[in-house]
Formats: sequence, structure tokens, C-alpha cells
Amino acid sequence: MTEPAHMENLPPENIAPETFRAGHVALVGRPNIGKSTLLNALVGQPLAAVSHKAQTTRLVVRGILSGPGFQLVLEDTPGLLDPRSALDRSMLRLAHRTAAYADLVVAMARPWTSTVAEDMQMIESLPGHSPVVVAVNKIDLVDKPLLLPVMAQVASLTRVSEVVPVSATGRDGLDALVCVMACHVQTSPPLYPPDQVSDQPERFFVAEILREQIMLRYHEEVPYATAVEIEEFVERDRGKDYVRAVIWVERESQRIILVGKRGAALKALGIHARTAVEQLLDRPVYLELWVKVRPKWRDREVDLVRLGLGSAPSQ
Ligand SMILES: Nc1nc2c(ncn2[C@@H]2O[C@H](COP(=O)(O)OP(=O)(O)OP(=O)(O)O)[C@@H](O)[C@H]2O)c(=O)[nH]1
Ligand SMILES: [Mg+2]
Repeated sequence: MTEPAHMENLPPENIAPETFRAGHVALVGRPNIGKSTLLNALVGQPLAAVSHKAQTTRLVVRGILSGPGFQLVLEDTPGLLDPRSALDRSMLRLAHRTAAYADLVVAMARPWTSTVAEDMQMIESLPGHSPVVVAVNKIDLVDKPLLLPVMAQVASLTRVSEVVPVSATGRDGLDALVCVMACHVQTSPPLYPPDQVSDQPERFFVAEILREQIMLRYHEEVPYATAVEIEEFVERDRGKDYVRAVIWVERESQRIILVGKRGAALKALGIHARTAVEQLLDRPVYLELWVKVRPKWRDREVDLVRLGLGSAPSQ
């Protein structure tokens, strides 16, 4: 997974190099629409954190989907929303920048007529000039005839070249979506070896697993006031790998909730996270968790940069 990309990747022998297609595909849309679920379903691995809460994803998560004659570098992004904190602004900038530089944008929309206007507005405000394919997700939640007007409305937008109905959890329509995405990227040699699923480091995915557990296990403001920092990651040839992570919160009251009575909540979090980390890395891991307070980190650019959640103001 952490293999660096090299530029001499060759298409499989039975594919003519001049017909191979490859490119970056940004998955964008409002929070909770299922971008991360779709990424995971397409690459077949739980790379990105998924939860029923909005604003689960804070950074771009990349998954590589290789098939016969194509390679798609899928980029899951934070949900597009009206920003209220420096963190929100940073997430919005990141999602917009990813869309602007992608070869193709897959804008995800909800399947209801009541929300189609909002999703169309989101699509119209996307920066850049790359083609837009709309994936209308969660179609398992609506009667099929009700989908048609939604699809017709989004298809009427000038930048939209195709609309594909899908259910990321039900794995419905995914083959059609892959086919449409592969047709919309340019001919290009593969960007990565065919068996590589991401170009992001293992420690990034360890933080993502911890974040998912926090989103799933805590409520109200607590998961939102939380950031995960992997302070140390030591790979060992013999014995367990060692990972030390700090979970930052904004207030002492949040630290107390995270840790729980006699440390029970943090212990349960650690056990679940370690199991998922060991599955991902396919080796045993010793996971050490610390919870620390950093007041108002979400509104302090300097903290965002330090935690890898923002770019330096001068950039
Ligand atoms: N019924 C149904 N639920 C879905 C589908 N796709 C995703 N979900 C659920 O929607 C919720 C949000 O999914 P995520 O993948 O975390 O959504 P997201 O767009 O990445 O959200 P943010 O990271 O917050 O922007 C989860 O509870 C998913 O299980 C689908 O096709 N059908
Ligand atoms: Mg997400």
C-alpha cells in the first residue's frame, strides 16, 4: 500500500498501451451522502472512515481502482458545507481544490426531489472545468419511479455529462459507474502498479481508523472536537509494531467523556481500533492512546497545520 508510484508502469500485455485510460477522479458532495462508502465499495477495502454522522471525512482519502484497460485514482473528499470554523474552511478549500485539479468529478447527489435543488446548487458551484458525472446515491431508499425526475433535473445542468443511479451500501450500479468513469478519463499509461490500493502511508489509515471509531462511539460535540495525531509508528521485524496516537480534544470535559469511567471508554475504543489496524496491516500492533486537551484547536490555523488538517496561511 505504501509503495511509491513509479512512472514506468505498463498496461497488462493484452491491452494496447495507446488505449489504456487513467486519471484522478474526485468524489464530492454534501456531508453524509456516501462518498467514503462509495470509495470503499469501489476499491473493495475499508480505506476511508464511514459513519452515520456528517463531517466524518476531513482529509482527502485516495483509493486506486485498477481494471482491464483503466486505472482510476479515486479521491474521497470532505463534505461540502457552509463553514463555521477554520477547520470547516480548510475542509471546504481542500474539497474544492481536489475537484478543480481532478480529471473527472463524480458529484454525489441524494435521490429525493426535496433535496435535488440543493444538490444542483452544489454541482453548479464546483470549481474547475473537468467533466462532471453525477452519482445519485442511496437509491435503495426510494421507489424507482421517483428517481426519474431527480435524474432528469441533474442531467439538465450543462456541466453534467452523465447521471448514474447507485447504492454504495447495496453495491448497486457500481459496474455502470466504473464504466462511465473509465470512459471519462484520458488515455494515459497507468499511474500506479495494478495491485496498489492507495499511495497514502499506513499511518494515515491508522489515524482514519481511530477517527472512525471516535465518530461511531461518541456523541454530540465530542467527535467533532476531536483530532487524531499519530505521534510514533515503529515497524518491527520481530514482535508487534508500536503505534502511539494522541487524541486531541478542546476541553477537559470532553477528555473526561473520551476516557470514560476508570478508562473504560478509551479502552474499548483502543481494542476495536487495534483489531481494525491489525486487519489493515496484517500484523500484530501495540496501540497506545493518549487523550490531551488543546483549547479551540479547530479555530487556530497554527493547530490545524500542526495536526495536518490545514495548509499554512501563506500557501
Ligand atoms: N441506505 C444507504 N445508506 C448509505 C448508502 N451509502 C452510504 N450510506 C450511509 O450513509 C452514511 C454516511 O456515509 P459516508 O460514506 O460516511 O458519507 P460521506 O459522504 O463520506 O460523509 P462525510 O465524510 O461526512 O462527508 C453511512 O451511515 C452510510 O452507511 C447507500 O447507498 N444507501
Ligand atoms: Mg466521508
